[in-house]
Amino acid sequence: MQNASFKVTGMKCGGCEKTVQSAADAVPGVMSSKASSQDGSVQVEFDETQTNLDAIKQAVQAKGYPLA
Ligand SMILES: [Cu+2]
Repeated sequence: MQNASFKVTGMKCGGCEKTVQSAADAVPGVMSSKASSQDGSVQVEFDETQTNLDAIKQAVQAKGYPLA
């Protein structure tokens, strides 16, 4: 299991946090995620044998939150 965080832009409220978290959680291998609109950061816990940070970043970006 691996724990990592990355920065995104454009999150403004709790709804954005939920959208980002569900995008991250939908990636196979992601165990949990926590997004903070205040920090513009996303923390993810994932199984590194199933996915990688780049794939998770791309899934979030695809929902309209550009990487910072
Ligand atoms: Cu929002």
